[in-house]
Amino acid sequence: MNLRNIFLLTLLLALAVAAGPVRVVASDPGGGDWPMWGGTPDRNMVSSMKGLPTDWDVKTKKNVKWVAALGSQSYGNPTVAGGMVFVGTNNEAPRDPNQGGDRGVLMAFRESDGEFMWQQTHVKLESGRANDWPFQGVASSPLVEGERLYYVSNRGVVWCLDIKGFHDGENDGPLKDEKLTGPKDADAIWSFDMMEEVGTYPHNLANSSPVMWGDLIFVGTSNGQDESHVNIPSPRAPAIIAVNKTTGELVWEDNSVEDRILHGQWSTPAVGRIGGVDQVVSAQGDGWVRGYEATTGKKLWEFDTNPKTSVWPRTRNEVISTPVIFEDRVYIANGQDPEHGEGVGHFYAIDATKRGDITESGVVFHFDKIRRSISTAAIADGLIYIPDFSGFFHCLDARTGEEYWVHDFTSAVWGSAIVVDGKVYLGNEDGDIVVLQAGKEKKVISTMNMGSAVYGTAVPANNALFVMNRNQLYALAVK
Ligand SMILES: [Ca+2]
Ligand SMILES: [Ca+2]
Repeated sequence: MNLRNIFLLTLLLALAVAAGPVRVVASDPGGGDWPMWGGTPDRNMVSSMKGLPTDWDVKTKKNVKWVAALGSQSYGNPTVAGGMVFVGTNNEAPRDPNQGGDRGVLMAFRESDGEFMWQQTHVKLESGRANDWPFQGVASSPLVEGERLYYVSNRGVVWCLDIKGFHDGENDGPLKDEKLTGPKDADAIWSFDMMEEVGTYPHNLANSSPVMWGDLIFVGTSNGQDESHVNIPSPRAPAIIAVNKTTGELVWEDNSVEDRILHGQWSTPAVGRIGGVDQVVSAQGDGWVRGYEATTGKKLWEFDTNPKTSVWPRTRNEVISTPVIFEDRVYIANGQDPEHGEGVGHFYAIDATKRGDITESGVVFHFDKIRRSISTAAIADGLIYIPDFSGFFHCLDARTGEEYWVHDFTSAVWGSAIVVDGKVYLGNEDGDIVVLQAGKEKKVISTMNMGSAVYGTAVPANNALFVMNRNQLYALAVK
């Protein structure tokens, strides 16, 4: 089996917390950078950016600003910040002949022209496919704040890097013993090895996309089963950790899942102020979603996304998609590893101001006409846009869950929809990006093929749209 899915899930968040009280950032990061998965810590896939192209052609290069080569499989999602574009991939198009073989790679490109700037590579874990599946690469979408970048490697290590690498001629610390210090190499600040420090056993791949709140960085651990798909080697390891963004020191961890992991844990956390409390929301390997007080890790609530009569793996699902926080509610779909194929799914709006086991009390609505999904919701103008893995793209009322329309993509959807300036962009496994009109009436505006499967999500930043297929990163802009 194969886990590319993992990657998509990863999202990042960012937040503009300067000095003073922590403030919630609006879902829309504005017309500038896209510094994390989802653009903002609440992970809602929306942007008010104007003037993005609704048609392009990768063959004739119409509205193609630049294209950069990636490895052979790329499952993360790009992050755009500080004049750079950062993306995870594998090492099947090696940039440095001295760093060959199967590796996970984080690549940095110049935003203006796609010039390769630097990379950090990671050889595969010696323990092999159980923890680090061959050729899956880096599936975490980086988080950038200022000149610092955070991501999770294929080895389950949380990294903090200098976004300038060694281009600036300076080796930033505390970590200063890098072996590779050329102008195309990464400058590490600190690292936190989750397998060593908190005993995690990532199932197939560590993939979480970091999110930040105040001084804390939150990541999911991907702790899961071993290859037997029965044993859980590390039932005491956390599902989520918080580390200090400056030092990389562990601040808190939680293991409410214990030994009830159905498979792996590949969701990525979101953060927002809910009912006046700053919460981290994390979907975990038992199919439950949990909310924590961000600064302390105190568990506030938990919600089972599966009917009590469901049975793994036929009807009970794990949660791979990222929770979205919007107006005191958490929106999330459940599903399974794409290798498990299609099946029944569930989508919820959860009232996250409730406390304790809120499986019953927290249901705002339950939409059960969705199939298994690994996608993250986009919420704009009272409407929810959520695709499922079977390729059905649903538009729901954000208040009631009533379905306004569904569109059949006739191809699996791994990525998430993004709403930009009244249009909705969504890619599929056939390699198509479909642009639809946002709204209660279904209207397809255009369909463009990217030449190979699109597993990620289109990312808007600085008047361009960044789209990955399996092995290339495109910057699209109206010429
Ligand atoms: Ca540096
Ligand atoms: Ca350094």
